[in-house]
Amino acid sequence: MIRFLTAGESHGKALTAIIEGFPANLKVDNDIINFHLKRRQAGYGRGMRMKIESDSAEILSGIRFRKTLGSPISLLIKNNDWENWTDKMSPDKKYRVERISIPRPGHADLVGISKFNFDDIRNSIERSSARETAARVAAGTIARIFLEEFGISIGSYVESIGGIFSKENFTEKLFANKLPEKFQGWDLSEKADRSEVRALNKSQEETIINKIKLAKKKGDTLGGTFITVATGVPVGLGSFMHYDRKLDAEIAHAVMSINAVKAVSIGAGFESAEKFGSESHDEIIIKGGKLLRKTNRAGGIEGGISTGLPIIVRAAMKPIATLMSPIETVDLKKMKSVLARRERSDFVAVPACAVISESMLAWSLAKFFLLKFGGDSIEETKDNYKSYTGKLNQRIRKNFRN
Ligand code: EPS
Repeated sequence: MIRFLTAGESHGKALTAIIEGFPANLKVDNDIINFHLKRRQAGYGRGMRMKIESDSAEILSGIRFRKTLGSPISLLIKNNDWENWTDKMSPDKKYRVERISIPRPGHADLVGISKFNFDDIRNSIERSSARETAARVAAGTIARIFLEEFGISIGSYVESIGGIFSKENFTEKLFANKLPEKFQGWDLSEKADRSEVRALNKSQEETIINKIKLAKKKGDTLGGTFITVATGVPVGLGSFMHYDRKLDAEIAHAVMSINAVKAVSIGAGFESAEKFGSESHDEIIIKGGKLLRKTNRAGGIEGGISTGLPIIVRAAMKPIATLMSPIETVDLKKMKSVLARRERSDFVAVPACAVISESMLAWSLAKFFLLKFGGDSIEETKDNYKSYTGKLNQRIRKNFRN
């Protein structure tokens, strides 16, 4: 079972990730990790911090001559901003700075000090910051590199920001299973990355940017929805046998864990709750001897198991909690109503959130892929994969012949 652990505070010295469980001999090129780290930093509406940081990962262990050793992989991503925070975030000095006592509504500030018995909201802010997702993208990229060995491709796009959706509804195409024959998940990201808000459509991009400008002018923030897609996933990842083996549950957990994400659905999700069963399920057909589905409203998962069709995940990110025109809260020092603290932050981070979601989806898929196929070396995993996928159709036929 693969696992990873990240460490690091937003304005501490660095972020680190320890990644364990990938088979030996997987080719890993650090430039690919850095490529995705850069993608995570982009997007119209980010704050000043992204001008300070230029994320790149240093590999500390687990990889030799660009190949995994099977040992824990550890990565380090420096925080450039640390230089400006050495006093405020020092691990050893006794130095005390002014304590923060005004929690921002919607942030982890108040729950954090309540739970951990902190006397300074800064202690809540640091680890709850979405800065940590840089380490997740690095870890998730190893999973993505692994999945690519098996033709699994992952991409994403922003569906809406501040309620601005595209007139052309691309999710309808995904659910209708009407995609070009050679369509790959990454095709979506390739297109979305050309847009500052990661939209697939130019006119939508313009309207979104105008809405973000309005939010900035008002000292406000915005959230949005995004779609993450994986193609090439074989039939049979996940299981209905146990609650914690269901692939949809695993993915929902992974994507929901991204900071500020408040909703996750698979396939037509909430929409299907309003429809008849006959309009919701994917009819099974036989074409050229192959069992296929006419549509993909299930988003590539039935009974917690992958169907072989693209996995389609939709998620919603709430607006960033730090507001330049703040809303009401309480100063814990004076126990009096005040307006929340202003603090440097982003106005919109939905484009980055979609990139992070690619990594989280990659992680979940790699976890369930290795649970099914195992292997201590990539060669062994490939043998196991080929043996299963190669015999799948033949087995179904044989089992039902009589
Ligand atoms: C964040 C606040 C901002 C964001 C940060 C998440 O940072 P700062 O307080 O330093 O201005 O830019 O995101 C990142 C640093 C990042 O790498 O994504 C927050 O409060 O969650």
